[in-house]
Amino acid sequence: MRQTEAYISLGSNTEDARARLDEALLALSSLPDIRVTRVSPAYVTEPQDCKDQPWFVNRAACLDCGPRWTAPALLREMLGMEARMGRVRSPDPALRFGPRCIDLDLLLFGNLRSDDPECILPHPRMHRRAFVLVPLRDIAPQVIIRNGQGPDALLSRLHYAVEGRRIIQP
Ligand code: PH2
Ligand code: MG
Ligand code: MG
Repeated sequence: MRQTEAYISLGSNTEDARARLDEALLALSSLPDIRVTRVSPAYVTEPQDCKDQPWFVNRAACLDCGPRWTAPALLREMLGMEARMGRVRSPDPALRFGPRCIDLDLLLFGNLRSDDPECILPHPRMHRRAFVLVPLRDIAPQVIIRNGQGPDALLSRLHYAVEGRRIIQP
C-alpha cells in the first residue's frame, strides 16, 4: 500500500506548552491510518516574525500516512485539532504570528509541491526558520525541501545559534 511521509512542526508559547505538544502528538497518533514514527526533542525557541511575545516550545514529527490521506485532508484535520484544543484565530492581522496555545503546521507531504493557497507545500516559510529546520534535521537530515537542499544546507544560510535545547534566531 502507498504510504506517504508527512513532516509537521508543532509549536506553543502559552502556559503548559510542552504538555500541549504532547496532547497534540497523542491526538495525531490516534488518527486512522497515521503512525507518528519520529518526534524530535523539544526546543525552546526565540519568537520569529512577531518578536514581542513569549518564547516558544517547538518540535517536529514525521507521520506515516496511509493511502486515504491527502495533504489538504491532513491539514484540515490538524486545523480542527487546533480548534478543539482551544486555539482562537484573531481577526487582527497584526496578531497572525502572535501567541498561540497550539500551532500545527504541515511542512512536507512526501515530495508534493503545491501552490494551492490553502495548502502551500513545502511550507512557504520553513526554509528561513531555525525553529523548524533544527528539529527537522534531528529526525530527517536527508529530506529535500527546496532547490535540492535539505535542513543542513538551508540552516547554513541563516543566522542562528543552538545552545543545548535553545534556538536563538535574532
Ligand atoms: N510560530 C509563528 C511565528 N513565530 N516563532 C517561533 N520561535 N516558533 C513558532 O512556532 C512560531 C514563531 C507562527 O506560526
Ligand atoms: Mg506556524
Ligand atoms: Mg499554523
